[in-house]
Formats: sequence, structure tokens, C-alpha cells
Amino acid sequence: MKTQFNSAFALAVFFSAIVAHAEVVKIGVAGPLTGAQALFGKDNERGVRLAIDDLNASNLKINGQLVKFELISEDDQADPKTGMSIAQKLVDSGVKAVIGHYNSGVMIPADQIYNNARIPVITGAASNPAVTAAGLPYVFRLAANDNVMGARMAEFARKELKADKVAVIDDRTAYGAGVADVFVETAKKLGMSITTREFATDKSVDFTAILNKIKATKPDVIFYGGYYAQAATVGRQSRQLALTVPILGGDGICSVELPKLAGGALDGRGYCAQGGLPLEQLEKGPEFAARYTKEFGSKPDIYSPAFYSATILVSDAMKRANSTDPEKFVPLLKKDAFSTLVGAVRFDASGEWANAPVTLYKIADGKLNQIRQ
Ligand code: ABU
Repeated sequence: MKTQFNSAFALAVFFSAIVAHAEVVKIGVAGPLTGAQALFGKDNERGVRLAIDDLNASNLKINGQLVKFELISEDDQADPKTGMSIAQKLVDSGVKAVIGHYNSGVMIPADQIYNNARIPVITGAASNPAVTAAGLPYVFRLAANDNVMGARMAEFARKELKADKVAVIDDRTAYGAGVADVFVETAKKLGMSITTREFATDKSVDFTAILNKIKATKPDVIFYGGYYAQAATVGRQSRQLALTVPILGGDGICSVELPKLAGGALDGRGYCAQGGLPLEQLEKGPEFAARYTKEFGSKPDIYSPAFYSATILVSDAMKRANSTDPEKFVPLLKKDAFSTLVGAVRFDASGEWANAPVTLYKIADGKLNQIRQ
């Protein structure tokens, strides 16, 4: 017993000595860990956490020095002001990179803080075009852009659903309003008319008045610009009002939770777009899904693979630069190609994932079913 204790103690001392000689590299992750969008924020954080576990298990050496990665996770509450103070807090804590934020409305103002501090930030989710429009050198998006996803949904409405008239609701967030604007613009170009445009918030719980107004305009489809919790409510309340036209949205509604939360009300008539390929079609996707489920007791949602990939990608750039200094490794993020869980990644000059894949889903049988790439 005493010998066993002594060996365990010696091992612990040995590993502490290794860690004591390692360079500790702080990686920030930021997103909504509380509130209505916490499900996504936690999914994002779990992706980064798995990547950090992998990196630490690999005993990575950079410039001959053992490197240990430390995760610093912050809750931005999906709120732009909180997000800006979180961004400053992460910068002040000495992070070498930040993976996040989730919300476009948080990412857009936080971008400036990271960029001014010369700390790279990679979102795996925020899809408003404004995130990368300024081409800030330290800002990257490992996700699809709403200019693509909003347009794809309008094309789908016209070509596949044969829609002539569309009603649009948005939640007035940077994400929801942005993707709805792109949808409307493309819909008009394709010859569809907008019967009405209605406004809610990302906390709305009662859409009855809006849906009654929409019903009177007799649209062929409804586009919802916003997040999945409200989209589920729109689904349920529209069914109660016998308004059963298709309901479409972008990646903000395209959660694995949406079909369940809508209580079946979107089955056969809910459609959404997601950036990236379905996890089961990625070479290491099933392995990632199994590991995530074992570790956290639930299936991965939309963005954890991208958040995992962004973290690994940062460490790859550090390895190639042989430095953990952002001044040395960030130029490689712009220049190099990377092989990641979500596929081949190259960022363009503005920090956008060049040729990001987009997948369309239909809700049926209580789940998301891929219909197009
Ligand atoms: N891309 C949809 C969810 C995140 C966001 O852009 O706000």
C-alpha cells in the first residue's frame, strides 16, 4: 500500500515538473453560456475543450519547448456590451487566440478589440457579412456567410418550393436582420414578392399577432431570420393558427434541437441552411461525434466541429511558425492551407473561409435531414 502511494506520488511530482517546464498558452473561448442561446454557447465551448485535451495529450513542442494549452472560457450572454468587456478581459488575461464569439451582434464590435490588441479571433458561427467585411487582419470566420446562406434559402424557396409570395420575420439582431435582408434582396431578384416584413426580438415568446397578420397576406412561405428557440415557437403557434406553409431560416435556426422544441409542428415544412458538411460525411466526423457524446452525454450540435477545428488550426499555425507569438503565426493563418475536422480550410484576404460549404436540411421525422449541398 505504502509502495503504491509512493509511486503515485512520484508520478504526480514527475508530471508537475513537466508542466512546470512547459510554456502555458492561454486560448480564450467566448459565447453565450447562459440564457436562451446557452445550448449553442456550451456546444462551441465543448468543441474547444476537446481540441485542448487533444493538444495537451500530444505533448506538443514549439521551438523545442513543451507547450500546455489552458482554456479560458467566458460567458458573453449573447449581449454586445458584455461581449466587448469579455473581449477586453480575454486580451488582458494574455490569451494568444480567441475562438468565438457565437453571435454576429457580439462578434462585430468585439472584432475591433481583438484586432487592436493584435490577438487573432476565429468565430465558428457568427455569419453576418460585416464580421469580415472590413478585412481586419486578426479576424477570421470558419463558418459560412449569410450572403451565401440567405441567398441559398431564397433560391430554394423559388426553385424547389415554387414560392411566389414570401412573408418575412426577423428578430432585429445583427444576425436575424442581416440574413433576412439577404433573403429579401435575393427573393426580389428572383421575382418573388414580399407580402409583409414583421419584427420580433431574440426573446419573443408570443408570435400570435404577427402570424395572424402574416396569414391574412396569404404567403407561400415564411422566412424567419433569428435563432432556433423563437423559430420553434413560430412553428408551434403557426400550426395552432392553421398557418401551415413552409417555414425557412438560416443556420441560427438549424439546431438539432429545433424539431423537438417545435413539438413536431415543423415536420415536413421546416427548412434551414447550415455552413459546413454534415458531421457523418466528414472523415473523422463519426469519431468526433462518438467522443463528444461519451464526454458530455449529448450529441454535438451545429458548431462544435468548427470550434474544435479552429483551435487545432491555431495550434497548427503555431507549429508551422515555430512560435506561439501571434505576430509570427497569424500571417500563416492568412497564407496557408489547413486540413481540419470540417475539411480543407484556406482563409481569403478578408479572413473568410474560402468556398465554405453550405448544406440544406428539411425537418422530417423529428430531425434534420440533409436535402442539398
Ligand atoms: N450564424 C447564426 C448564429 C450565430 C450568429 O451569426 O449570430
